[in-house]
Parts: sequence; C-alpha cells; structure tokens
Amino acid sequence: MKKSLIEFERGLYKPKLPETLRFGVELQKRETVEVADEIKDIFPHTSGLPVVRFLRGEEKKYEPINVGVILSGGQAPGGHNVIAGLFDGLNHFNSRCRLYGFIGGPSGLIDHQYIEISFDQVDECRNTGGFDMIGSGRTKLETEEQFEKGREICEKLGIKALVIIGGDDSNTNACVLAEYYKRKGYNIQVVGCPKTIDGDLKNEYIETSFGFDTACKVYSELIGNVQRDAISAKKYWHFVRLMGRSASHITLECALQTQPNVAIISEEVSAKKMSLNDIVDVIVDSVVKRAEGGQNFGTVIVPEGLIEFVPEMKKLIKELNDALVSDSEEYSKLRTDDDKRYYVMQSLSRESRDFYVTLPNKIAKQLALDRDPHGNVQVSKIETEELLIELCTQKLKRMAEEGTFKGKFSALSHFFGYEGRCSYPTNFDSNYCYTLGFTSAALIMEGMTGYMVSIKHLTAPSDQWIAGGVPFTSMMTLEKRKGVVKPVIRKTLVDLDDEPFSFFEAHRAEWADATNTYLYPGPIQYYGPTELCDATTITLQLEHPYHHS
Ligand code: FBP
Repeated sequence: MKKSLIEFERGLYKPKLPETLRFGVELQKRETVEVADEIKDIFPHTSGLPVVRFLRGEEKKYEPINVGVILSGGQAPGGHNVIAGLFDGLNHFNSRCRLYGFIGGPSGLIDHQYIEISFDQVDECRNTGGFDMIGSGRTKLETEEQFEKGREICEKLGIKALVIIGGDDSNTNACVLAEYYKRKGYNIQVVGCPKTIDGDLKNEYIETSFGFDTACKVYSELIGNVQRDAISAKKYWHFVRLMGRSASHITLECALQTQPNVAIISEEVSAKKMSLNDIVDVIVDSVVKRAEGGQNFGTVIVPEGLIEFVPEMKKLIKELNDALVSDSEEYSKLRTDDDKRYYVMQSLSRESRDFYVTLPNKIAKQLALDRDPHGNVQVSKIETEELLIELCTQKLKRMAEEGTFKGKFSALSHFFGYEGRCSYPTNFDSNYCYTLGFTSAALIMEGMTGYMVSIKHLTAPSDQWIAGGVPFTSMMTLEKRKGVVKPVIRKTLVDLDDEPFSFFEAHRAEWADATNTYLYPGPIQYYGPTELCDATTITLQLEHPYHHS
C-alpha cells in the first residue's frame, strides 16, 4: 500500500525503552498502598497487592502465552505503539507467544470478534496515529454475563491474559474483571494501560495518560497559527473551544504553550462559582484593555466541558435531563420545535427559566432539542465558543452605546478536537506507548493481574524511566455515580493549587493586556535536537521537574 513520506519515515523510528527493560528483568515488590475497607470488601482478591517495578535482571526462560488486547474509548495518539510494544515484548520473552486483538473495543471480547495480530500488521502501524489496526469502542464491560462471554473466547483461543487500553472508566472495569476472573479461579490475568487525550487519568503512580502530549501539541500549533493570523490581520478575536470532556488539562496546557489573551479553566469557574456573566466579564475586560492599546484582535480558549461547570448552566442542564428522562414518552410525541421548546420551558424552575430565556436562540435550541439516545442534553456538542461570542457582542454593544467601549469587536469561532486525536504520536508518546506495551508484556510474564502499567520519571530521558505496575485497587475511591455509590478510579481534574495552574495564574494578566505575548509552538518535530523533539508537556515539566544529576 502506498505510504506518505512521513508514514514511511516514522515506520523506521525505533522507540526508546527504559534501560531496565532492554535485557532480562527482575520484578521488585515495593510498598502496599492502604485502601479503604469498603474497597477491600468489594475486591478481596486484588486488594493488598504491592506496587511493583522492574529492575535489570538475569535473562529468564518464560513459558509462551497467548494474550488478548482491547482498545477502549476515544482515540489517542500512540495506541498502535502500545500494541507494538506488547507484541515485541511478548516476543522478547518468548517468541512462541501469540497476540489477539479484539475488534471494535470491548464489544469484540463479548461478541467474539478478533484477529490474530501478525508481525506485518504491527510493522505497518509502528509510530502511526489512530486505532484503526483493531478499532475501539465505548461498550462498558460491566456485567457477569459479559465477563463470562469473555472467558469463553479466552478459553477457546487459549488466552491467559488481557490488556485493556483505556481511560479511568475502562480501567475501573478492568479492575472489576480482574477481580471476577481471580475469584472464579479462571486463570486469566488482566492488565490496564492509561489512555486518554484528556489527561485526567493521573495520580501518584500515573504521571500522565498517553495521547495528552501529542493532542496538546497539535492544538497548540493550531492556536499559535491562529494567533499569528490575528496579529497579522488585526481584525478578529478568535474563540477556540478545545476537546476534553470534563477536565481542563488540555486547555491549561495549550495556554501554557501559546499564551493566549484569555483562557478559561472550568475547575476555577466551579471553585469560584463564576456565573456566565463573570466569564463574559473576564473576556470583555481583555477586549477593552486591548482596544485601548489599539489591538482590536485576540484569542480566547475554553474547554469543551466548560458549561457544565457554570453553576446556573449546571442546574439548567440537570433540570432539562430530569424532565425529559421522566417524561420522555410524552416529549417524543411532540412534533414541532416550538412545541418541544415550550414543553421544556414548562418543566423548569423559575430561576432556570429566567436564565434560559437570556440564552442566544441557537444555544437555547441545542439545549432543548439535541438529545442523546438516553434523552440527555448533549453537552459536548454545545457550541460554548459561539455562546460566549454572542454574549460578549451584546455586552460590548451596550458598552459602546454608553461610551465605555470605543474599539471594534469582530469574532470567529473554532473547535479543535478530532484534529488532534489521531495525529502521529510525538517522540514522547511513541516512546511512552511502546514502553507501556512492553511493560504490560513483562507484568503478564511475571504472572501479575489487577495492575495498571505505571511508568515514572517521565521528564527524565526515556532510558531512565522507571517501569512497573500499580494495583488498580490502590487507585480506587468510592463515588456516587447516577445516585449509586461505586468504586472508581478517580478522574483527576485541574488542581488549582498545583504548579501548572499557579504558573498560569501568575502570568495571565500580562497575556490579557495590549502587549502581544503570544507564543507560536509550530508543528510537532520528529527529527532534530532532542530538546525540541523529545520535550514533554509543560504540565508534566511543572509537576515533575527533572533535575540533571
Ligand atoms: P476518552 O476519555 O475515551 O479517551 O475520550 C476522550 C474524548 O476524546 C473527549 O475529549 C471527548 O469529549 C470525547 O472523547 C469525544 O468522544 P466521541 O468522539 O466518542 O464523541
């Protein structure tokens, strides 16, 4: 098949493994993390396991093993390299191992859709973006019936271990599956790998999820380009919404990389209980200041999940969801958009109704009419950037009439999301993903189950990374989900006391004024000086500074 030049060149790139994984390995058991009694009760067979790491060891002989791999959830750059690392790792430990890929995500395990992954297939996909080698899906592995379907196919194919590559929810389900198979004595190990561009699967043991690095660099390039256009044309304000379902890590990282005039961080909006008006004020302040300095242009970046963190919007969405879920039959019989909007308005509290009527038409319509299959408002489809443009325009118009704004305001909107999810992984993500896959193989060979792969010291050169595993249960907490208390691996939102936000907070005032302080990160570099090509995200550098010895 014809390949682009970059695909051909990237196929030749050899991801760098930590020194400790290159020859024989020795598994070192470390501390055991204290977990709550409730977690121990739910997971008696996979609680109390130690954190482990690999040291360089003697070359050992391992039995061959058949392994299954599943990609779960949204695409993230580097998924193919996890599979390549797993494939090469299994081969490194015993060349008679076999790797099966379940097609289309977790549903492939339940519906018995699979392929045996060959060397040629792996070779075709090395260092490429996308999940197209085996596909992904959002089916949740939750029920015993599904687990039993999984067992059937594992028994049929002689699979003794499953590697689940996913975010917090998929790894939570991997934990439940590991516990179930151990309890039943099925002899099927389960290992997880941290994936999501959103960057919200991180904790003491998981420094970052894969894909975050590449996606942020793609978005930052685009924001930088838009900024360069803005400063050249000097006539538009660009409002950019960035992907990231609920946490604002992507927006924060892109702000650090590009220094836009305004970046809104949902976690701050929630902590300070900022209203939609407060957010509009922050943006309008910058527009006015810049106009006074003769700069009638600028950039505003906002996270996809923002509106769910705005208190009055959160309340409105909840009321809309409750009303439509309970009366969905009646609602589905309504024919015209006006009938539907009228119906929706009647079910709102006075406070929410008063707020709803102030919303621009297009947004009010999206809230009332666009539903997912469960009848819920499709929050991620709401064009927050358009909403903010409309509200800023209204406010600036009023100010112009009062004589307090003398500049010009013309705005354009953008959404950057899918553009970054399947990009060629950066060198960092290529190395990180390959190491995640290779470490999964090592954990499997050592008989471990109920573990997520943990790679530490990620800001150090990759040969110094520390590879190991952390028990799923040691990352579990109890949370209320849809009214039911459940054990889950916690989603980590932006911490307002941590370095990345503090750095942003200390600098944002100077970015907002009339002096132009934009940064233009440019495209991802794969070939050239290591400080340019192998650099990690600024978030990671601020959270885990590397000290040269
Ligand atoms: P994961 O958490 O599964 O990695 O997916 C993250 C994400 O890319 C979000 O940033 C985004 O909101 C969502 O997926 C979009 O998903 P879809 O393409 O399935 O609508």
